[in-house]
Amino acid sequence: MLLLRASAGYSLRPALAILCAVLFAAACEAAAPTAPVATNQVDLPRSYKFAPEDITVPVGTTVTWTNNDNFTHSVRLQDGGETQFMKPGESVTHAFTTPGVYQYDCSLHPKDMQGSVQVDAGSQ
Ligand SMILES: [Cu+2]
Repeated sequence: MLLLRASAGYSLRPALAILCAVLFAAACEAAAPTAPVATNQVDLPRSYKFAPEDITVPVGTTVTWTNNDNFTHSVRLQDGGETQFMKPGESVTHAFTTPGVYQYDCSLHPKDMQGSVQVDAGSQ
């Protein structure tokens, strides 16, 4: 009886430790939003994504998207109503002349491919 209780206590401890570690890691991941990357180049690698998804540029910057995937994609700015298509190997550009946060997606794969451009005001 004593032996059984002791062994049960020992086997529970590692399991609890693992559970805590998993929960802690999950909480950390959820709590840390990815900051936008300072670049004017967005890559479309394989498959079906913008990389990096969220970028930040100074106002007046022209951003270039380059399709390195094997499929045709597009950049559709949600507020501008403009959609530019890229076949594999092609690039499109857009000049951001007004500060703000611009959400965009691929009009062909809007559920999988989304991104944003944060255009910061400031001296040029
Ligand atoms: Cu696409």
